[in-house]
Amino acid sequence: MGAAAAVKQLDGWTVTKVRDAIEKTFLFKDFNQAFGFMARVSLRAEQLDHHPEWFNVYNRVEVLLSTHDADGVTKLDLELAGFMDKIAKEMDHE
Ligand code: H2B
Repeated sequence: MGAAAAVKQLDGWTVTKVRDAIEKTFLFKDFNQAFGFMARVSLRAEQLDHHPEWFNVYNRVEVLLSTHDADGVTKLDLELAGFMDKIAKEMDHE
């Protein structure tokens, strides 16, 4: 699966310019909400053995997903992205 096909199935994710990957920026109410999101996602990432590249400042979490082994986007990225969307909805986010 390519990044273009993946983002069609997701909400608010875009194709990364420099690599075959997908990305999204999540905004939360504060650091507590942002870090709670990251804590919950990290447990799922361990279960899937599939880990996000992400960057956090206060209430903002910028996420990039790709499958290094495949040098692109696979159903594992789609799965983790869908999980992140679900968790973000449950948190206090904008
Ligand atoms: N995460 C992501 N996003 N892509 C990978 O290809 C990947 C990973 N590979 N987490 C896993 C770990 C691999 O490095 C280990 C050795 O299973």
